[in-house]
Amino acid sequence: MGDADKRTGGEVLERTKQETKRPELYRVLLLNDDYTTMDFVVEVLETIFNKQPAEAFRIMMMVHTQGKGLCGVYSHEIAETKVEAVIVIARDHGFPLKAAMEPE
Ligand code: TYC
Repeated sequence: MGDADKRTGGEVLERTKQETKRPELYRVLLLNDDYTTMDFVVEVLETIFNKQPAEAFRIMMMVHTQGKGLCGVYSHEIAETKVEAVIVIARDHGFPLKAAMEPE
């Protein structure tokens, strides 16, 4: 039985909409590693996250120096697709680059 449910004898008496709805928006972050090249990360930011070159470079340096950096804020479905796209393109190029998503 979930904590959000207020039940008696298995019957759901009360459950507000807000308790059951997952967050609308998710931050997608790139994570630093020691092996992925800076050029490849900039390329990922330009192609998957539609960043202009200067912004892509800024975010890449943020990840490189701070460990992680914000690439964009998206719906759950789009955020999942972006994270998966990063993993696939990185794997195809032999890099361990990873992305993560977290609720806004
Ligand atoms: N740290 C990597 C290097 O020195 C560059 C890098 C930047 C890797 C950002 C991943 O998300 C990343 N080659």
